[in-house]
Amino acid sequence: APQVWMVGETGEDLHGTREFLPLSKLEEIGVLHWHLDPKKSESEEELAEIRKERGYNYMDLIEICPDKLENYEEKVKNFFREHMHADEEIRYCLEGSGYFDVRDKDDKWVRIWMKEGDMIVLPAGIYHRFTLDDTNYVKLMRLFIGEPVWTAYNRPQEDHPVRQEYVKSLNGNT
Ligand code: KMT
Ligand code: NI
Repeated sequence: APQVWMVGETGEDLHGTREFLPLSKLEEIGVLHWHLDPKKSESEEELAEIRKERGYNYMDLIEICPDKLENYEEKVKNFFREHMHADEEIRYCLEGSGYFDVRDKDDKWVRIWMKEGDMIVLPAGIYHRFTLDDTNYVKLMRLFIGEPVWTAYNRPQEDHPVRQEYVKSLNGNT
């Protein structure tokens, strides 16, 4: 499972040390997570099951590192800009590692350290950003329901109906 802790605005550790948070921190903001082993064949079946259950018929792979991603500098800059989407963001880490930061209920950054085998679903409307860690490489599977729409809406989006629906859904959780 991914490790989770709080970071500051620029992604810095807050107390000079990482204090790991329970995964319930993710559940309360609607972030789903699984851990599979991309090297085991059972994982293929488990992945197929998740995809079937959740309707993730679209799939592609993205490698994030200077050599393999065209327009690397610009893309990486945009990934780290706080944004939301009108749909879920689904990522499965096949190799390498990286940080997904999501806003918690108090609008603080929660850092999700994704490593090989970790899979997450960020709900539509959640503010988030992504950055590589110091290994500087990640290979991610991107899943989607139907034709993918990658449009990022940079914060603030308080008038966006998907954002409003997400905020409303938070009040149902504790
Ligand atoms: C996005 O919308 O693509 C992101 O948030 C970046 C992480 S995965 C390429
Ligand atoms: Ni995104």
